[in-house]
Amino acid sequence: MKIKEMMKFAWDSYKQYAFGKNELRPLTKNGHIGNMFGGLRGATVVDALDTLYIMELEEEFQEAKKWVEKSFDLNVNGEASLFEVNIRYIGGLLAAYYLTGEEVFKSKALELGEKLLPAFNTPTGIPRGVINLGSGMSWSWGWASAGSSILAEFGTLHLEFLHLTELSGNPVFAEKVMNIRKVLNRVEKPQGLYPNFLSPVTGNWVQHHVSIGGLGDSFYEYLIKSWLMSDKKDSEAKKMYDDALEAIEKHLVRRSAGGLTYIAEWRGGILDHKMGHLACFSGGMIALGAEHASEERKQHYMDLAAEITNTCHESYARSDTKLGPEAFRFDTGTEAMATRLSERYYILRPEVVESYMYMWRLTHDLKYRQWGWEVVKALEKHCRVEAGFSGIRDVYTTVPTHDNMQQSFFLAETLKYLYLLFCEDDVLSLDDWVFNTEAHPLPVNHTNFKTKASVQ
Ligand code: DMJ
Repeated sequence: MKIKEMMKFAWDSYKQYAFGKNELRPLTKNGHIGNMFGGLRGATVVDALDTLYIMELEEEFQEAKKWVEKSFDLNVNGEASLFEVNIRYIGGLLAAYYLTGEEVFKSKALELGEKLLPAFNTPTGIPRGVINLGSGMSWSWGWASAGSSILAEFGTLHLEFLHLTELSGNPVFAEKVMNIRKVLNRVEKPQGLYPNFLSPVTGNWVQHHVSIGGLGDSFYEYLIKSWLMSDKKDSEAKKMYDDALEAIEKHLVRRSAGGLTYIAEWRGGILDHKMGHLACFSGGMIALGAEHASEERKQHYMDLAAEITNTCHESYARSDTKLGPEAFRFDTGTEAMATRLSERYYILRPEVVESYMYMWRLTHDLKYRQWGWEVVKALEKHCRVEAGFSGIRDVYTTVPTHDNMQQSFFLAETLKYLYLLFCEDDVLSLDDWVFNTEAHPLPVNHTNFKTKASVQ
């Protein structure tokens, strides 16, 4: 299958030029380390493990596993993003463990999980965004408003942390995330909405910016997925999701003059008619939740999910490359296109194909496969270079303007969701698995979490 070939090419290129570094720079043919992971290496290895396994790229999976066994060093010093380490490394290791039953993935996930705990030592227990994995010192992002913590960061730990408690028998991980939920339930929500910045000291919102895109996004995703992962027992999470979605629909969802439904951003009551690529995951999320909504809401939410996914497809269809921009707007006569130079780039992000995958699985409408295939062709044409895949700086020109970066989430998510879009529904069935926000599959707790290997 074509997508398996793309994965092999992305992996082989990374292995040849950047093995053990965090990402591949495909134009200069070298590795990139960056400063998101606090000295940890091999982000692409850990992010790619489960995709290699699922695609039955056995030799490549063994190479990746060997690297984790022999070279993955957790004794590092440096500033890491709690969120990124959790979704990519802990999520990747947990998924690899549940798929294969190999102990090495479990022990590394637990060891790394322990190193994240000091970030929660704040007056409210809301973790700070940055942690030194060596010293345990933690602080807030310099750019985040007045020392605040970010909704999409502290709200995207729940799935992984429940698994850490399950696998270690240590309740501390679950306690930390249940406490986050308690703080969120206590604080007053303006119009029922959750702003993006919260003080870890007072537990109050720091400013009223609400977004289903960057800074907010995966918090909402983890509410519905927490409920699904609990085998539909965690009714508190379901209620939080239902209430949040109702408020989002009322205050943020709008329809353009041309008939496109989109989710705007909210700044203290004023709408910014802009949708980020990141917000395009919400088509899939709303469809996933719709399945379990009351009879009269079900069709309504399926329609909303389909409309948002259609709008995101339009943002791709209206560009020259058939790839979508980082953000698109609905103002001054523009619809579903970037209006600022700084928003025209595409960095191999997955959210649009993620929604195609969920919509396909939940409706079997062939158009989602057709749309996915358009993306495959566009990636091949505009992002594939001699030594891997690269993001592009401008989706509105077909003259290549590569950014020289093969993001690890391209292997973890974009290629995995594309692959699943063309697979039978029983490959990682949505009844048995939930995907963390980096597309790492975690098992649903039907009785007790078991590895796939131990079930067979
Ligand atoms: C990924 O790391 C995750 O999907 C995250 O939720 C958002 N950003 C990137 C992909 O765009």
